[in-house]
Amino acid sequence: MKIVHTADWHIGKKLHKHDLSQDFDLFIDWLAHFIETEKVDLLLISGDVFDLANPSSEARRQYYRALIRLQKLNCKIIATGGNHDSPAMLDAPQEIMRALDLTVIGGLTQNLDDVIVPVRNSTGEIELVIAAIPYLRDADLRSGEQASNHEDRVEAIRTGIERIFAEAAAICQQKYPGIPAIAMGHLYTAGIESSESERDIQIGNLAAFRASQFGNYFKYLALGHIHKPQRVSAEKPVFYSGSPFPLSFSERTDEKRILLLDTRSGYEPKSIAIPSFRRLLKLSGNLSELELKLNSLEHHASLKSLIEVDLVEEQYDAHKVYALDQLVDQFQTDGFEIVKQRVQFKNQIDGSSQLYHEEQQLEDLKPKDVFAELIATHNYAEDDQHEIMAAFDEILEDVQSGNTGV
Ligand SMILES: [Mn+2]
Repeated sequence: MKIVHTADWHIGKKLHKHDLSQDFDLFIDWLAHFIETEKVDLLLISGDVFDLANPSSEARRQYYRALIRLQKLNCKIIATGGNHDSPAMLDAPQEIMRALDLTVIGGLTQNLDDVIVPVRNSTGEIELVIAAIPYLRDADLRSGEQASNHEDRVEAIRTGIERIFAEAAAICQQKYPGIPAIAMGHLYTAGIESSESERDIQIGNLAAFRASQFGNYFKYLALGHIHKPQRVSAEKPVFYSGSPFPLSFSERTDEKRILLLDTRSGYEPKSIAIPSFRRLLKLSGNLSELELKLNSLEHHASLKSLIEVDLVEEQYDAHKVYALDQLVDQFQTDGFEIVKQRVQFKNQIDGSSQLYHEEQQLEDLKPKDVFAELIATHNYAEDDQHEIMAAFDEILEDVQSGNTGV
C-alpha cells in the first residue's frame, strides 16, 4: 500500500496580508499528478487543514475542491484537526464526508474507537489501520486531579498524551490483531526546530513530548504541527512532513516535501521534494545596499516573489527612513512585491540610554525633556527644531487627552 503523509496545509493563510491561495492550488495540482502517477492508495493530512478556526468561504471552497479532486483519483483520504482548526467546523459536514468515503476527524470524541480507521486494499481486505489522532486539547487530556503547579500541569499533559496514544494502540491491537498500524498526531515533540508561523505557544508545546512516549506499537508516526520537515526519532520512524509551501519568512529556506511510504518495503518514508512555486526573500543592508539589491532581482518562480526589506543603518537618521519609504513606494518590478519593511539603527539603544544621567529615575523624566534631548543630538536647523518640537507637543497633547486617533 502506498501512503502519502502531509500536514499543515493552512488553507486560507495570508502572509503579511498577501493571500497564499495560489500556492495551495499549485500544490494540489502537483499532488494530484503525483498521486495519479505513483498510484497512491492513501493520503494522510495530519492537522492544521485551515489557518483559521473560522475560515473564509473561499478557503472552504478550496478545501472541498481539493478533497474531491484527490478522492476521484482512487485515493483514500484521512485528515485530522490541528491546533488552528475548529473541531466543530471540520466535523460539521461529517455525514457528507462519510458518504464520499472521506475521513475527517476534527477533534476527539468520548469514544476513542471513533478515530481508529481500518484501510482496505483493492481486494477488500483490511491491510492497515490508522489511529487518526487529532490535536489534543486541554479538555481531552484533563485527568481527575487538578495539578497544583506548573510543572505538575505540564507533566499531566505529557502523561495524558501518552495515555491516548497507548489506548489507541490497544484498540488497534484488539480490534485488528496482526494488522500493521500507523498513528497520526498534531503536537510538538521535543528537540525540534520551529518557525514563526506556528503561531500559538500551545500548552502542548510547553509539554515537550518525547518520541519514545508514542510507544512501540505503531509502525510509523505521521506528525503535523512543525512546519519544517524532519525526522524526530532515530529509533522508530517518527516524522514531520512539514507544510507543503512556506507559510512564513522563517520557512523561506526549508525544502518543502511530502513523505511517501510503500508498506511492501517497510515504514521508512521516501522524501519527495515539492517544487517551489514562490520565493520569499529577505533583503537587508543600508540604504545604498538595499537599492542595489532591489535593482538586481531576477525572477524565476511561477508566483510573485514576496520580499521583506530590512534597512540597517548605524546612526539614527529620519531622512533615511523617509528615503526607504520612497524606495519601497517606487519599487515596481514584475514578479516581485515588497510586503514588509523594517528599520533598524544599530546605535539607537546606546543613544537613548545616553540621554539621561544614571542617577535620574525614569519617573522623574518628562516626555518633552527626553524628546528635546533626543533632537538636540541631531544637527537640525533651528527653525526645523521648533517645528519638530511643535509637532511633538501636538502629539503629546493628543496622547495625554486619550485621543490617539484609533
Ligand atoms: Mn501548523
